[in-house]
Amino acid sequence: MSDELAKQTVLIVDDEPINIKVLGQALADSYRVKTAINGSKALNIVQSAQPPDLVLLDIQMPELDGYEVLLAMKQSDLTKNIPVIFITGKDAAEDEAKGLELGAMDYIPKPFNIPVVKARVRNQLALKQKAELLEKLVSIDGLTEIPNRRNYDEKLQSEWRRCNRSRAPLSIIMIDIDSFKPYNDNYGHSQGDVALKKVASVIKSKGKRSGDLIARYGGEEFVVLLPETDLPSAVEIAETMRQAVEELKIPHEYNPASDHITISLGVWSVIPDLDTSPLTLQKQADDLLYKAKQQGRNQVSY
Ligand code: GH3
Ligand code: MG
Ligand code: MG
Ligand code: MG
Repeated sequence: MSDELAKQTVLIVDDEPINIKVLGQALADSYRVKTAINGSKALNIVQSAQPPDLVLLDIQMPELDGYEVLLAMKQSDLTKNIPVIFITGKDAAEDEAKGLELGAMDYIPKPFNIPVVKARVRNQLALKQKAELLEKLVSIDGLTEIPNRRNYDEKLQSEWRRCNRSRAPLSIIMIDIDSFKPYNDNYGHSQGDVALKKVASVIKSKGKRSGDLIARYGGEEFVVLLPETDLPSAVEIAETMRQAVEELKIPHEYNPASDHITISLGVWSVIPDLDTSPLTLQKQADDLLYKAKQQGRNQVSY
């Protein structure tokens, strides 16, 4: 069954049941197949919680035609990157040009040839997998496997605007491992890497909501972005993180603040104002982190 789960899903959209049947039979060995007999059913499936990896889309259908389905898919961030291959009786060059200009990845005229359809589907799915891998590589930190700085910078900009619109507080926690240079110097850099991964993992486990972003900010520093969270709630989360790291009990003889690895945290919260740069939020949290260090480390400052 795990094979079945790992299979990519192809959605076949055609108003002719015979086309759905033939294409479905051709693809069922290699893919999970979903079908829709009109444009609005197709949109329901692509917008669902389990969207397909690729759509084979007829153009001529009553009501919503294939061009309109593709246009609707391009309107939403959730569906705009799902590859679409038109498979259609419209075989004029201008129809094909229109389909490709709207963003279809490929265009197959009817009557179709099964091996050609299979090869084109396979090629587009391979491209999609590569694109997803690249997306992951540019946004996830390789060592700790949590989101990286670039991912955080983008999310900060978008959450700043979103919380401004909803007049909701946006909170941030800046985190820095205490006395990590002496840790590396005494236990070795590779053991330092192991500790860094453990700290990242335990911090991540203390995120509460799906909208929270916990990222590696750089070196031995982490940042937590908490949309729609006020200062007291953010401080509570920060304190949970501080305790969880201390409870890892990673021995650190050279940490003046404890016998174990500990972190210091700075927490700040604001209702975003579009005349102010989100970097002010960052700066405030950084200053508070510095204060936590000054006051003896292994503590939350806010
Ligand atoms: P403080 O309590 O003031 O934060 O002291 P510190 O020693 O942690 O501060 P400092 O910024 O001087 O040292 C950070 C250290 O983190 C230095 C660097 O070698 C280490 N570090 C940064 N990135 C990595 C990494 O990817 N792996 C390992 N092992 N160490 C790292
Ligand atoms: Mg049709
Ligand atoms: Mg540091
Ligand atoms: Mg440090």
